[in-house]
Amino acid sequence: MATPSSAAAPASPATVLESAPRLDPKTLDSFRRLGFLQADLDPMGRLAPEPQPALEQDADPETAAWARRWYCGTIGVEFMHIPEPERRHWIRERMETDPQPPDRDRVLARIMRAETFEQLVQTRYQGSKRFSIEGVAALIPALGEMLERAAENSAQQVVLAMSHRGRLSVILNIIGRPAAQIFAGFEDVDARSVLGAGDVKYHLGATGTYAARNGREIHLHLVSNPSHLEAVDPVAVGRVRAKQTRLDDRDWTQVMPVVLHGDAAFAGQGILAETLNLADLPGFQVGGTVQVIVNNLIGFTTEPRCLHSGRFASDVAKRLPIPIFHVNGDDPDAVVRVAALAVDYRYAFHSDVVVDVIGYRKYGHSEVDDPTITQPLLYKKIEAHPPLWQLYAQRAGVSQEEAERRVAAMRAELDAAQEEAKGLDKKPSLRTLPRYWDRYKGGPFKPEYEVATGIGREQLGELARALTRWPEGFHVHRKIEALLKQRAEMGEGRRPVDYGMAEALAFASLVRLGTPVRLSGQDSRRGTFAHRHAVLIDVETGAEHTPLAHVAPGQARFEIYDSMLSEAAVLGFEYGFSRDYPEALVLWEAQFGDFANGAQVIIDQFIAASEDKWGLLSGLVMLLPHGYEGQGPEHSSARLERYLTLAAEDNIQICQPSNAAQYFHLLRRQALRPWRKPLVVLTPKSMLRHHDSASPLEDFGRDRFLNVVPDPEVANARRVLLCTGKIAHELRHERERRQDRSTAVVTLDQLYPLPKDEIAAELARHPNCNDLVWVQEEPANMGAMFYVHPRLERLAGRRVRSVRRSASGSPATGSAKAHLMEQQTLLTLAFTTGVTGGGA
Ligand SMILES: Cc1ncc(C[n+]2csc(CCOP(=O)(O)OP(=O)(O)O)c2C)c(N)n1
Repeated sequence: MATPSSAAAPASPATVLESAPRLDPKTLDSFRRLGFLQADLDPMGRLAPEPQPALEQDADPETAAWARRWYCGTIGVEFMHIPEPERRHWIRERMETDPQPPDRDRVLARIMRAETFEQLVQTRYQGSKRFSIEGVAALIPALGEMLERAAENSAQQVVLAMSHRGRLSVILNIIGRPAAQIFAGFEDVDARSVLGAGDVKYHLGATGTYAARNGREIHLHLVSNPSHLEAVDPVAVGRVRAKQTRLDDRDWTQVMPVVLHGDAAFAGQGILAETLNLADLPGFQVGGTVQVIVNNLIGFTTEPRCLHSGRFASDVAKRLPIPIFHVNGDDPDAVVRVAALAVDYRYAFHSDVVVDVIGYRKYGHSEVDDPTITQPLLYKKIEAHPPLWQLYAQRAGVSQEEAERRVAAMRAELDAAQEEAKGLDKKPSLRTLPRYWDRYKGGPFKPEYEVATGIGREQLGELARALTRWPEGFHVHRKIEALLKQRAEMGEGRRPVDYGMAEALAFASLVRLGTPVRLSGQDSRRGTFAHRHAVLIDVETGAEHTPLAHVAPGQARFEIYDSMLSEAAVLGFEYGFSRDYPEALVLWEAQFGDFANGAQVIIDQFIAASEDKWGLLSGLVMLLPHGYEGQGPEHSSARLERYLTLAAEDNIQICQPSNAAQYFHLLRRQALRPWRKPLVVLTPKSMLRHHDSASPLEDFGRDRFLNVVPDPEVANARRVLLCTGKIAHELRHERERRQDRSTAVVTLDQLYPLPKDEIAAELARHPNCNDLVWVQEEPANMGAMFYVHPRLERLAGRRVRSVRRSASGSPATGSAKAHLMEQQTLLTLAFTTGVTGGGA
């Protein structure tokens, strides 16, 4: 955990002991602990203060009256669970004092602008969804104040993430996009430009600049967001980490994340809880995220009692030792005060902090829903409740007449912008991409993007030497010493190179060239299958040495992290990182490919779709161990079929390298091509160190990755077995056993984009083939069959036989013996002309 830097001073420091020496410590302690339960937090009175015997019984009345003022007003703070006394003290000091009044004119203007915008849309675009912020409009001055405090703390960039509620208002009033651009979304201008693509207006990302009072400019970035609530959380944090890494922002000053949530989503979505857990983990820390709950005490039609078991939606945040500020959304002064406290706390302690702004929702879930059907009583009350600008104008001493005049002026400005939007004929872009994306390409693959990926023997030798040495006096584990010796022999060409070494050589060659490499996953430093050993541990001292970080002077960064045991948040984080570091090779590894479906939302909503929806690219690599080895239904399949159904318009690449050299070329290709596309790699398990998949050193000097790997042993075959992955090696052994000289085994190492020309060229090498077969280990309803088979028939212009396991509800058998029987059947069928079918 980081040590505090400078704790910003409170408005007028008044510690309890200095200012009020006669107060009863026990009573005070009770209020500090439990006062929030009696605070006045809900403008609609739903969160009625909970009677707390501990606050009343045996309390010293004078102290209770004094403490109630600080802890039971419109702010309720949970902080006594924080173990560090200086942090609790920091909060106490600031809570137990009268704050300086905010710039009320500015706060009022922000509320007016927010509510006027919503009202205009309400009248002009009836029936369209906008997810109004009315009821929690104090969010807008709160965000403004957060930016002011960030500027005071020397921030250069703030990354915001949020879902639908109030998003358009944030884009207008905080990010600062011109109103006409936002209205263009309602006008749906230039619809032709997004036929079959694009996204709804309240999901789009936006960038802007905030000019703070102290003269600083803060670059703002609101992250593009899918409907899937909270899925954006780890993506935003990963983006912040990448920006911080890029700026070498070691004390987490320059880039601050602010993530906004709905109360129902905060309480219900597991990915939020996962993301909170990243806060202090090596490789994932960002120096604290400001978490804001835009709390209207309702989720669609569902009430809080059905949404969370605890009293507050924020209770899940108590998994971290961080403060939670609840604040009544109808008291903008208090909201702004809490906003400032939250950012100052983040900067003081590099900690997450939660701001729970409690208000209500003026309309239905969207403006087309009628909430009086499900919450009739509540909505009678809401109907009669004045808008916040009226309440606050009164408090700020602005006459009704003057307030109405200001609102009318804002309305006129927005009306003009709406007129302007009607005249637009091009869809405006709400964002500017950073310069570091200039060099990179998306869209369909073009041959000109191809690069040579081979490297010479001498260079390979040099890299291997760097990878197999360790500092003087470092005590290497004896098994690792033996492994490094073998790797050194591989580098000299005296032993075939295995996957582990191939990967290390790829990484080493890239960092030496200046391409940073970042890899995370569960147990990735050693490698689930004990094949990587990227970090050496001194057996005497526990010290660490990472050879890849010491390849050459001036090399790029090499980072590798054992991640927490999560798929969704970690994959989301790495995707986010890749979005702000296109020059780096960023990889996420699943423990077994099967577990990646725990991150399906990130795969479907971001990795596969972000270019189509938002025009945003990523070069993220997913390493997914895959292969049928008798380890049961959940340790066999990376569910290749899922990725193939997601593939279209060259949105991703799906590869299964059949040997170590292929893996090496594939990783280098991914980093060196200017084409930035997510890459899904099915990686081996038992074959990691198997001599069948090891490669001679010469293959590393070959020009490039082969999308289709021909059979070097058989020309003009009578039978061609086309497959991917481990089964190719087994088919070759079966062929040998049968002494079959007329069967070729060809592997399709790139499945998507399908290398049609290379497949056709390979088939042309076997003009007398009369048995073309697709062979896969997976059941008929899984694997690549559904995708390859029809395309292959079209390409070959003939019937193609298929050999695979019978369709099944689960990917594999739980019995190792049954697995072997099935596997043998597959091999037999592959060599039996005329039989199509399953091996189980
Ligand atoms: C993962 C997921 N499940 C369901 C939905 C459908 N949905 C959209 S908004 C919403 C209610 C959200 O409530 P809350 O988080 O309190 O935010 P609010 O809309 O009240 O601001 C639901 C259930 C969704 N978008 N994402």
